[in-house]
Amino acid sequence: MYAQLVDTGSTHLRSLAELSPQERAFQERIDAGIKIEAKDWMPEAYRKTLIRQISQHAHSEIVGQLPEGNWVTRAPSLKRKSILLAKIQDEAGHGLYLYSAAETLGVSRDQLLDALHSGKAKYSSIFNYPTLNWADMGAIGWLVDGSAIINQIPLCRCSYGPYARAMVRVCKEEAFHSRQGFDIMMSLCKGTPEQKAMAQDALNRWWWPALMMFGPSDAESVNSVQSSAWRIKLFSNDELRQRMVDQTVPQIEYLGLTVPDPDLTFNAETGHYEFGAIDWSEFQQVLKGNGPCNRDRLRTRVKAYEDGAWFRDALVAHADKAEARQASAPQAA
Ligand code: BYC
Repeated sequence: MYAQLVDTGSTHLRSLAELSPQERAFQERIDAGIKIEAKDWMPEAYRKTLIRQISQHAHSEIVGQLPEGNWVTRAPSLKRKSILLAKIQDEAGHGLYLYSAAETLGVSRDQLLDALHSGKAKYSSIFNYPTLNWADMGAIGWLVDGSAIINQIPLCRCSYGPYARAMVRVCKEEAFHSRQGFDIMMSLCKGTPEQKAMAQDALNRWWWPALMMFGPSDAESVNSVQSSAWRIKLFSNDELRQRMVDQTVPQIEYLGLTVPDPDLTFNAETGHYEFGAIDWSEFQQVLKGNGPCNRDRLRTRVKAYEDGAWFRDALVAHADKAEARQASAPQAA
């Protein structure tokens, strides 16, 4: 099993009758759509689940800068370079909002970063794939950020206030990211046959990993039942994955590209596209650390952190000096 499995203290979803009075009052607040705030009482398992999900999400934003960072110096024009830089900078900001949201649950930034750097914490599988050419910048913005929006819009209504509020701004920025990706794909598809072939190649390589981003199938999703009861998850992994396929296939057709799935069919009765089998063994390998870029991503991330030590030390020294200066200054009457 590829789950880290936060011990939620129970092996099945307990009914209201099985909960303690405090837990029942908590669940009733959630059922009534009332947000839980940092200082409110919460079951330990709710806290741990949120720390797990929010920190994985934060790590994904931070590690997610790396595949795109690879192309900043090789963007085809000044305009594309500025847009890409702005997007990557947004991802850093998203990571910071999310680390702050996790910190409201009583975990420190250092603990979270230690977990990432030691390889204990997960981040999204999608960032363990290589970016081989410029078309990958289009495919990431369009498919990866597009999928992120589909997953994150419901999170703006999740039960934990600080996470929900962080998501509102993140989603606004993701909408720009996804449009810039589609714009790159449009330019390539309207370009030379070689450029269109680059777009198709990028779609071929990113399509299946983007579908895997939504997590294992509902039957395999160990955290879903409890997270749904706590309204951390408002839709299941499979529901959101289906939404992505239904939304993206017409865009692929509009671009004049081919969906890299010979089994894809449209079911006129349900109004949904039915897609071929996902290779879950690939997903499991990536989660175990054996994806094409896992080791490289972690090495790069740890090096960046270590290289920045002098700067963090300088900030602390500056803050200490400022505090000492303030303490020794004569008090105003
Ligand atoms: N990759 O029981 P399940 C972005 C793990 S950032 C890796 O369904 P859950 C962007 C899962 O953690 C996008 N691991 O779990 C950034 C669990 O293991 P643990 C990031 C995955 O939590 C920069 C196990 O599999 N978005 O878009 O109920 C540039 C069983 O899964 C993945 C978020 O983080 C995966 N894809 O549901 C551009 C959104 N999927 O923890 C773009 C917030 C599953 O028990 N997170 N696992 O050891 C969520 O919505 C949920 O956590 C998930 C998984 C839907 C991802």
